[in-house]
Amino acid sequence: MEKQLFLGDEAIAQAAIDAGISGVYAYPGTPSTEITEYIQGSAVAKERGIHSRWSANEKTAMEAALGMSYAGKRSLCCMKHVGLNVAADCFMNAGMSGINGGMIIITADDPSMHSSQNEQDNRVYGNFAMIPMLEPSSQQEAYDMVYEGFELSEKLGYPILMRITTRMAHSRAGVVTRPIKDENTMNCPPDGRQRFILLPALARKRFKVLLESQKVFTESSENSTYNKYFDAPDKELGIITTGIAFNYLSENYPDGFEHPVLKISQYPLPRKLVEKIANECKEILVLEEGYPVVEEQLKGFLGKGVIVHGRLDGTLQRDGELTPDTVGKALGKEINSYYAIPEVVEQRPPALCQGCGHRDVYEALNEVLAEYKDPKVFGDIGCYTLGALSPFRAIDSCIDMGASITMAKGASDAGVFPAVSVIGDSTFTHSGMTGLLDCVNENTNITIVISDNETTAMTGGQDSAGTGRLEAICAGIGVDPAHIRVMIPLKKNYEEMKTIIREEIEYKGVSVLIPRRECIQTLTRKKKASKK
Ligand SMILES: Cc1ncc(C[n+]2csc(CCOP(=O)(O)OP(=O)(O)O)c2C)c(N)n1
Repeated sequence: MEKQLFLGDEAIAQAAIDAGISGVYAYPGTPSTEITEYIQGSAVAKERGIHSRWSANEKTAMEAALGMSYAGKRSLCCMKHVGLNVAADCFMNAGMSGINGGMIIITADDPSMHSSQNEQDNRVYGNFAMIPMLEPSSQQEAYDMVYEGFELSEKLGYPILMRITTRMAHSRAGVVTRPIKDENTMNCPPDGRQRFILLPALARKRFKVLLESQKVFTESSENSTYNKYFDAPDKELGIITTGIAFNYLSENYPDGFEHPVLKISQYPLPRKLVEKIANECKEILVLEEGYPVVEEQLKGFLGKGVIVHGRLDGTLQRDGELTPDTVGKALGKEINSYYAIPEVVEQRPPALCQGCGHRDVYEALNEVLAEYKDPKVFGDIGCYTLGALSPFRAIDSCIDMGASITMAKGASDAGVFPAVSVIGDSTFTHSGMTGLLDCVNENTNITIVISDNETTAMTGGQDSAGTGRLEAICAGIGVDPAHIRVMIPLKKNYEEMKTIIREEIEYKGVSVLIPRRECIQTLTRKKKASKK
């Protein structure tokens, strides 16, 4: 047994290697990215030939992970919380088919939206798909859950959703690791067609099996070592915590709990333990990171007689992360906050790097669009989203990955002109290509700018799935090659860039502009590495 200092993400990655995975499938997204990067950098993973190349998006990642599980091997699938929206079709239906080799899906949620466009709580998805869920309260537990979770997944026959949040993913603690296991051998399921062909007649049977399995899942939660009841003398209040909230509670009671505490880290809810605390205590306080998922469930199954406090009744704020301070306040403790940001720290808005090619794209685009009465620029998700801020103020929307093309299409259909989309290269291959096909099929009057920095910069410079092939992809989808225009976004090329932008806005049909210049961050890293 070895103790190492790991980020939560690294603990998960090491546990997956030690548990004998044959592949990780993922698309980058904060705060989940470091899981896959750790496996990519692991000598053991390389030696074993563990799959770790980035997928084009979360849906392709999850389907590939399910395929590996179908073949009997263990697979890990990782994404940020909004990635599960993209993978939701496969996710819900993997709950119907079940798995063969163990499969764990990591969702890294981002309450307080440190680097996300919403703070959805993906435990809702776990309940929606009715599959077992894990939510670690420490890095050690994250390791243990993944190390043992593949066996649990195989025993129960279902994928397991493991939910972590930003603080768990990105903070470090000592973690004791365990011996590495062999990989599973390839072994496709003998009853594969009964389970994996979700034609209605078979799917109806599978749904009944899933419903039947709920009892087994609940029993597993009730007997789980991750769900613990801590007795204490003052039964005026019982406290239920989930995931990392257990840590915040523990920080408020360094000398031991005053009230009974139920720590929940495996779902579905361990009903018997919940009933025990509800019966023993006068009132219940629920501490959970994210939505009031458990709080709402308690109100449903405990009935009206039990008083439940939490995010719904205002005992805790409804949005944003919990902290040891907010938890302390909810417990009526006097708090002298040491978490507040000192006043000497000046708040600085994020900005595009000096020398970034996206800057040149926006400068040229803004100058041309100033010639039109009411242009609209539909933005997308990536570093270039910062074009929304000063000094550019160049985009009018940013909703989800790929939406720039399809929203510009809908606006163009409604009569907006010029209707411009600005999308990054990785986002284009993630979920822009199908929208481009819609535009081609209807010869939409649209100008699409794929601002190509040849990397996935926003999340730290991972490989981008279409690097070197964007023109071919667009031509393959059906864009007239005469209207696929490549340019180099540099100040010295402004006049040429502006001429091309003008010509393509005036062209009545689908045009794709590809300003291409390598991200200066990846370029600098490459230069430094070559000097070593
Ligand atoms: C569904 C989803 N998956 C992942 C992310 C995380 N993410 C934000 S932007 C981005 C990709 C950015 O790459 P690119 O489009 O090439 O733009 P760049 O940052 O390089 O300018 C990713 C992976 C997200 N916001 N939403």
